[in-house]
Amino acid sequence: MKTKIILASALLIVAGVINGCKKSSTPASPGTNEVFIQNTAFTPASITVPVNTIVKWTNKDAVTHTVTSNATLFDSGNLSSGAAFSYQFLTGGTVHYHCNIHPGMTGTIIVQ
Ligand SMILES: [Cu+2]
Repeated sequence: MKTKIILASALLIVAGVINGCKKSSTPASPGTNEVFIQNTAFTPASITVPVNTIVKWTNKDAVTHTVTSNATLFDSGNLSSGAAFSYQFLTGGTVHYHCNIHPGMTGTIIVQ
């Protein structure tokens, strides 16, 4: 009797761990200070961050993109599927950026 209860508890713990892994491995939406490159668009297209924030872009598409500021502040170069790029914004202001491969892709970081 005691053995059965222990076995059932162990199974529940294993099931919980498997579920936890599934949830954390494929986040559906970007976290704070994070931009997803998804469906040939930057999501969110505009974010507001404090000075000194590191913003991270991750390419969720199957095709290559770039994260390139309109002024010459930063340029990720080619980001293949799954690749990420980070940049720290050290001064306040509004920074517009785009993808060099798909000129219709644009985004904005507002640094305060
Ligand atoms: Cu692109």
